[in-house]
Amino acid sequence: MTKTAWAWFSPPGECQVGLKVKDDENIWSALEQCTVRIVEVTLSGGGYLAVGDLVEIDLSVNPDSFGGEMKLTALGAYRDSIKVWKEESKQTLYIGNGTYSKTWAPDALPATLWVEGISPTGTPTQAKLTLLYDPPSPHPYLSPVEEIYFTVVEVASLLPDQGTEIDDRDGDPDTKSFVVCIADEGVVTVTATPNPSVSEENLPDCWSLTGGTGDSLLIRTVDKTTPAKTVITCTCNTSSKQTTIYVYEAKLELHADEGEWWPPGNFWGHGWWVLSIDSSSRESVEAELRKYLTTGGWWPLEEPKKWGDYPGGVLLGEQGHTATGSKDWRISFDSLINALEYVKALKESGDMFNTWSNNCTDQAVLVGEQAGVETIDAGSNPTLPSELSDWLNAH
Ligand SMILES: [Ca+2]
Ligand SMILES: [Ca+2]
Repeated sequence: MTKTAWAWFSPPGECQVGLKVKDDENIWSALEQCTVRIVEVTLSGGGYLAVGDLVEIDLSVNPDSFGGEMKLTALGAYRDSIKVWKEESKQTLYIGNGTYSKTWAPDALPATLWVEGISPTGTPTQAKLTLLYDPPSPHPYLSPVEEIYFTVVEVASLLPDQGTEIDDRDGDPDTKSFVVCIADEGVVTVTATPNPSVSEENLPDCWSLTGGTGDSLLIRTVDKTTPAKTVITCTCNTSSKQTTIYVYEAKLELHADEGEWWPPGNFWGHGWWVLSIDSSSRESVEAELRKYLTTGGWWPLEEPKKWGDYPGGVLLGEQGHTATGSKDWRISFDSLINALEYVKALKESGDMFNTWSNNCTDQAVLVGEQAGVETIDAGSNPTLPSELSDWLNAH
């Protein structure tokens, strides 16, 4: 037996489907036929958007005359990452705040709606919208479901591949500062990371990266051979990170004027230090330590006439001595801060200057040790400027 079916389609819309059967004697049965309604649903406009972005989506149903209802639904683990608004001005919320679907009569389906990125989706394509035509019974329908996906992106981080983070004291976790020691060659590479991880070509249009060298949307470099302050900013609508790189050159200098230690008071020598950082990086040192970025020395606050104790003080600036021995070292930022904190504490200590055991040369040596530089042993008494002068000339 042969069975033959006919359908006359001119979708979308209403059409006829027919069936007739030829038996073993080649005789056709009567034609049975029924009406099928084909409804075309479209939904478009998904993709990659930023937290805070508002993008238009397009909806349609054709024909819209068969009754039933249209249902727009948010699905997926990250459906709370988007909201759907009636208007660009965000007056009427259709999906969001715990509501995940909205229905319309087909002839009342809006042609456009607006989707807002609320929070990052955990992985790409995890927020989904579907548009379903739910037909009235009893007609047989072909009722497609259309779906679009949204990946909502934010700036997760903007970090260098090296350097030491310093407290920028602005109370803002989206801004960070790093110090990197000057070097003979090389660069610091600063990388912006989107959340979720998406390729550069899929970043939302509003994604921008500025500062440093390069034109990539995810990577910039900073030259390490010259002291400089470089500010790199990554912005994606409402999310933003800013990273400041200080390529610094910090130095310790020790100086000594050998003087003559006998007879006491005839001609006292002097040992002193200089702590410095390049001018671009000066602001990376916290304000209360910056004033010690200069020449400093440990002094008796009255003229010592003989060996013994005198009120002591740190004097900043020109020391009034001509060095007979000098040496300088490039030091790390941490070492610079250690030494500056030591000098500040010494200045505030109220300690006595002692010509024998706590004199200017002792303190110059100790400031050096705080900066990570070993010279002569301050443990011997007296520690003489001539001894330091000799060492500085010999090394
Ligand atoms: Ca900050
Ligand atoms: Ca000593």
